[in-house]
Amino acid sequence: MPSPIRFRQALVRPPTPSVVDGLRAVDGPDPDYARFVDEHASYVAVLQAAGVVVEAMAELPGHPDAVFVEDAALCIGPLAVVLRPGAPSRAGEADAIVGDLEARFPTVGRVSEGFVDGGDVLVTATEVLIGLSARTDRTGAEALLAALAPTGLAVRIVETPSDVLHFKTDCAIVDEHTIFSTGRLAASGCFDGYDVIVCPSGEEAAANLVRVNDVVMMRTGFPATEGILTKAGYDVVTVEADEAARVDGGLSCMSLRCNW
Ligand code: CIR
Repeated sequence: MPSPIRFRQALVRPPTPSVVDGLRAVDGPDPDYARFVDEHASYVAVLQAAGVVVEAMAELPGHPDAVFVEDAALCIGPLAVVLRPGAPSRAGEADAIVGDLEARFPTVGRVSEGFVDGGDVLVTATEVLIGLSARTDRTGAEALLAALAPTGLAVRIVETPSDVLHFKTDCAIVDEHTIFSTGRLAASGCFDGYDVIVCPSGEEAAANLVRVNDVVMMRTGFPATEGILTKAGYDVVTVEADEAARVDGGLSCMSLRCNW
């Protein structure tokens, strides 16, 4: 069974100046490109310090959201699956990542109908949850389910709360049995059977965190969340991601954690 928290490698895509044109659900100020670059470098450094070999793929200046590389593919052990991002402006990111995956993974599958963003896919030790959302539809979810057959993992298609961009905007795995989740998502019952740590109310923007090897990486500026996770015994590392947040990006979406 592939581990959902231990990774040898990660793929990232460096931000380019076009990131200021990234999609956002609510109009707001553009990210500052220079600060985005600094935050991205800090993010990569946390992955490296956690023992991950980070490989940077080519920049894609024609795709403002390409830095959010998790949405274009799903990697589980030796299998990579090219997804079909649901925003029209992001469709080309899927074709762009095929060669990178084929150069590294023994098996590369592809979702070829419907739409699925990687941000809607949560991999646990026993199953894969695919959250239907404005970016991920049932046709795409079922195509991904079929593409995941070689993993032997169970797949469950669930709902993302309305007004939440991606399923993992609101949750993350923190160990093999434990999910960190907002109250609004946990209330759907989709994590029944897991241990659930509920994100403190008002800190929902911290829910998209990343467990990688021995570390839980979360955004700076969310003291209640940091306190809960630290008290629960996790080795918490904080990283600034305010510029990514201006274009609805979080921590999980800026890398593909892998074991190829
Ligand atoms: C988008 O709206 O697609 C990007 N601006 C942000 C994507 C964030 N991805 C993620 O949370 N998985």
